[in-house]
Amino acid sequence: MPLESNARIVSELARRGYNAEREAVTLLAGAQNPVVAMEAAVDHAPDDALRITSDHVRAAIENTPGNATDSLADDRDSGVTTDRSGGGVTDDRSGGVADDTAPGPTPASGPPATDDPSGTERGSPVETKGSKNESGSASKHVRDPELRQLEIGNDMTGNSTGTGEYMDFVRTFRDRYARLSKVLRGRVTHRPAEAIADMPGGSDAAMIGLVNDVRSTKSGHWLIELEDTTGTFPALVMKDKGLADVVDEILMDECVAVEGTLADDAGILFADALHFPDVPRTHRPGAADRHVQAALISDVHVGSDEFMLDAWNRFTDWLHTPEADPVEYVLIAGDMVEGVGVYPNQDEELDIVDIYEQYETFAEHLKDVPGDTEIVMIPGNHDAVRLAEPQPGFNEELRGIMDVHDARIVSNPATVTVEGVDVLMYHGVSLDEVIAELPEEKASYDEPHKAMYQLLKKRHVAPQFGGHTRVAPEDRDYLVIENVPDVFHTGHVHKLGWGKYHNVLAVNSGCWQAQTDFQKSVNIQPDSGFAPILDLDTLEMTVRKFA
Ligand code: D5M
Ligand code: FE
Ligand code: ZN
Repeated sequence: MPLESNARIVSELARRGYNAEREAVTLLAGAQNPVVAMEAAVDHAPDDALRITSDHVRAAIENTPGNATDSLADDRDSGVTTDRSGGGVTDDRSGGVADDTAPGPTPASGPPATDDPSGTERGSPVETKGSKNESGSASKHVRDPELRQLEIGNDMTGNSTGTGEYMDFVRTFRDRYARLSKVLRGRVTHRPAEAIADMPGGSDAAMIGLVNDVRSTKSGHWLIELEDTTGTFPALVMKDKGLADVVDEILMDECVAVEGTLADDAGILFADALHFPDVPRTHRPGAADRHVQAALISDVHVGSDEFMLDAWNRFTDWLHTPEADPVEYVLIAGDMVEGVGVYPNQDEELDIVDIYEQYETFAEHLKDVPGDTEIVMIPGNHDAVRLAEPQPGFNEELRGIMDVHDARIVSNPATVTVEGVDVLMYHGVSLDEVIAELPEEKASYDEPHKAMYQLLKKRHVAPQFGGHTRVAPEDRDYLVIENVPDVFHTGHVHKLGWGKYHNVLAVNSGCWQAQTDFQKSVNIQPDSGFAPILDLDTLEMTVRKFA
């Protein structure tokens, strides 16, 4: 059935994070074995492709030994599988709706949701995409706490050991190196810095290290100094190597691998390739085995003059409607309250000046969420915990105040496994830094999910040390993304954006605070009053607007 297989191809590509050109889908559907042809097309698409085009498909078919169309004959019955997601309608913001409009839209371009006046009752939630939902709205959803599975991993609350001594920093960086170099080791045959220094000139060599320095030279090349546990070694990236794009993405202190050839005097490595730890394209996300949803929100900022109580109330009212029955989880990625003394002159915009009173009021508003909802919270930079990351999940007194509906209060970052879906929650302070350091097209406030892609690529939520993001030394580098998450949830920049990177859904969830004076002064238009709702069975997203 051609229609059926087209839809399945689109949905399979979506699961891998791609949009698809209509002609590409037609070509794939016509291949003798669409599965193999699709895999080959994905393999042949350039790393930064967001959309599979007919050119990718043709190139894949031409380049596959024996021809993709032939090589698959024996595999024909398998069709395109939708192993765990159960197919489902795809979401045009996270990639996947076949479209033939040029140029290829990014996974999350366009306005986040409509202010569409067409008949939608004012104040009632607006669905961004009218796509689904087969299972959700029609049949009655049974909320059964027995069916829930929620596990917290990587919570460092109560485990902080760092005292800020020099050796603590050394331990943190050793741990970062140990765990991230392991990810890269499969990709290159590396040698320690001290061994490279002893190799004869002209040898091929590879090194894995933390970036100590990146400098451009007078002649337009780049000098990168890497450090491992044995020492440092310089690599020179020549401007004609086509690596400018990769060098652009390098952040200080992150772990990378460089491959190349040693100079004749063996004093420097001429780089041919540079690798980030990255997320394998083969990552297969987990999925709930029933239709159930999670609201991913952040940046409530209770206590600010700009806290949007009306929008919050509309959100919590909606959570009590039958339509929201599947929303059994609410995940909050930090900045529960506005805090005090966070920014200069912040007191001029405070509605509640006492920090405890802010948390008490926040707790009152949280009680408006249905009582049988599972709530998970991590702190952000406005919250009353240490600013340096990882941030522990509050002291006993504040935990007591926020203990609403048995909420789980964990560290920033933390991983929460919700019915088989691993969600990495991180407040997102490093996003400001990634956005400041990288070129606009790689990371911007308008597309915060792209900054998140960079963190996934670096397998670290806050690679740069000593900059804007404060990092606390610990025995372990809790900020390393050791296990690839299925969903990466952040906030902080108050912008809504989402998209898929190598099958990982990155969601930055907006805020519940209207524009502040500071934001006005720097022309930041926050996305306020949105609740991204995630289907845990299909990893599709619906954004609801309450402002
Ligand atoms: O951060 C909200 C966003 O605004 C985030 O991108 C930082 C930025 N921001 C907000 N206020 C300031 C000041 N005063 N200086 C620098 N950057 C700022 P949030 O954590 O909610 O304040
Ligand atoms: Fe915030
Ligand atoms: Zn913040």
